[in-house]
Amino acid sequence: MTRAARCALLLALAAPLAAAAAGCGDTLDARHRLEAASARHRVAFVPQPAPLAAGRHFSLDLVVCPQGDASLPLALRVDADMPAHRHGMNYRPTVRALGDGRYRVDGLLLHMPGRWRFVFDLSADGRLERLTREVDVE
Ligand SMILES: [Cu+2]
Repeated sequence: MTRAARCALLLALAAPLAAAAAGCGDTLDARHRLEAASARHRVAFVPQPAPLAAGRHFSLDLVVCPQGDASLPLALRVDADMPAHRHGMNYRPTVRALGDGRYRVDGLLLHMPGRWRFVFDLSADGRLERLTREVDVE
């Protein structure tokens, strides 16, 4: 094999790896994209409107990316709480599956400034997983 052919082969092998490593939710607005991860899944999400602000209703555009041999979740539940204050939201968000691991979450409101934690409970491959992401909200 010539050197050029070897290079072409390496590039062909590397391309799918690069695509897989490119990230989760690349279609989401990178300026406001947040992520949460477990060993088996990654979640990327963007608040609408962004950025997050206390006392304002918002939604999330969200993408779930299975890692390795994991599958897309059969069910996804989204919530938010303030661990330091031991309280959650006063609202229960609704999650709508849009297909291909994309979701729209409506009906969120973080009612005070401070550190909040998004909680994503998903069930896939017969297991429950919890992914979390903390954010400071003004
Ligand atoms: Cu609080």
